[in-house]
Amino acid sequence: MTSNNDNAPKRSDFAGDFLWGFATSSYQIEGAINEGGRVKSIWDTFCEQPGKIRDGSSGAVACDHYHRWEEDLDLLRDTGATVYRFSIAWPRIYGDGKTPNEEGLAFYDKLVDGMLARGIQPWVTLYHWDLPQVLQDQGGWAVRETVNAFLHYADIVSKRLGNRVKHWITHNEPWCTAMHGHWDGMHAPGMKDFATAVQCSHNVLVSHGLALPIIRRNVPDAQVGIALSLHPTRAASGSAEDLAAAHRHDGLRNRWYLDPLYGKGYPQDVLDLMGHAAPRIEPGDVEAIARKTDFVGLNYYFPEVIAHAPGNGPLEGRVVHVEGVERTAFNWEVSPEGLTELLVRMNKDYGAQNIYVTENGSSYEDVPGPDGTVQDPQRLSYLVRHLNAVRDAIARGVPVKGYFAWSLLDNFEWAEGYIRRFGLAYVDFATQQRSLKLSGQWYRDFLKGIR
Ligand code: IFM
Repeated sequence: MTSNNDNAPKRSDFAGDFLWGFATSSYQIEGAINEGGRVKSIWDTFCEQPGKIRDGSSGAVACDHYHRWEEDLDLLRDTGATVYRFSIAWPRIYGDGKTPNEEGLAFYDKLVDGMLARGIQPWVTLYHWDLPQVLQDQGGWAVRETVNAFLHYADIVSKRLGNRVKHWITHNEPWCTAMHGHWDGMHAPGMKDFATAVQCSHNVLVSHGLALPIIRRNVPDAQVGIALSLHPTRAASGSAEDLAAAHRHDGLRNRWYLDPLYGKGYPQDVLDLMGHAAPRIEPGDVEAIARKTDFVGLNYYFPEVIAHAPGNGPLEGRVVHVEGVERTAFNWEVSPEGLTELLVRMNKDYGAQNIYVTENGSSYEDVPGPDGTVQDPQRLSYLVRHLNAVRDAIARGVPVKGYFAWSLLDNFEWAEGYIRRFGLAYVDFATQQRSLKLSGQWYRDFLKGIR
């Protein structure tokens, strides 16, 4: 362990009922894209297009979790995790938006039963970006029909699993669904149109709000929430222009989601700068989005530094790459204090209660050593410092209730393919062997109270 970890937390520093586990998502780990009646997803289509994925790969096999789920659940259990956040592949359940697929539902039955048999509490994410292609062909998240299709899907899945699954996350990172998918085109479906992206963000939020009563009707003791990717936003300088640019950026990245979810409506300054790109809002939408959730998830990775950049897109800003700060191999700034800052902000500015860190993790270039173990002191240090950051937020009165490490396994990292490894367990993709990295061994010992 590096000296950075001298102040490593102990599990006993956290409340006894604090939840500890891992998060994954379907397209990133399952593979088996043509099995079990699964239909094509927008990510299958996107990966077929040359140049979209850095290493030319796809999630066709990924971690082969569809076949290796028992081994993966054993690994989870052996870490001492008591909660597991995974996502359902919509294309396995409800490909055409109309007819439920029994084989797909049966797969998640098995998976959930497998978790419960191992003493692991299942946390379902309904949408982690793998939209059925057939729905994209009809307009995707830009059209209201997809909201309705999502509600059918949420209904079917919550009816089926609700006797065993009590924790439901409607959407993972709506900003990414909307903006990476439809503005910068880095993610499926790869569109590049700001107004479409904004409409998608609204439709995703509406689908979240409308799904709440459906899930609660099917699962009366459900806890339902949403997982947001938020970023502390810092101005590149103290100039009035940079400060204003940082505020605009914060508006679209953070306030655009937090404000309406917490009953403040969309931030007016962001609506103003959107102009014609502002979303079409139907009567009742704002109220639906503001429906109270039982918890909120924060996916935290890095802060962003913003400079004024006149003429550069609707936000007239640009992300500045600050030299000399610690970064992961993905070039993301390492800033544990940013995690504390966001947790405090969510609680103090929005009154958020029952906050879970639903993702947090780092990517480094891992190479197994002679004994096969990946020594990843940087990831370990990242983990330790972010757990301390959670502890700091709790000490400041923030009701943080759990932490899900991203991720259990190295997996398909979207546009980066398999170049970025986020797992606390290393995956040898040639043999599909899994082994806990040093960081994973530390987390296991931490969870077992050994450290
Ligand atoms: O891998 C992703 C995940 O799917 C969503 N949150 C961020 C992770 C790392 O980029």
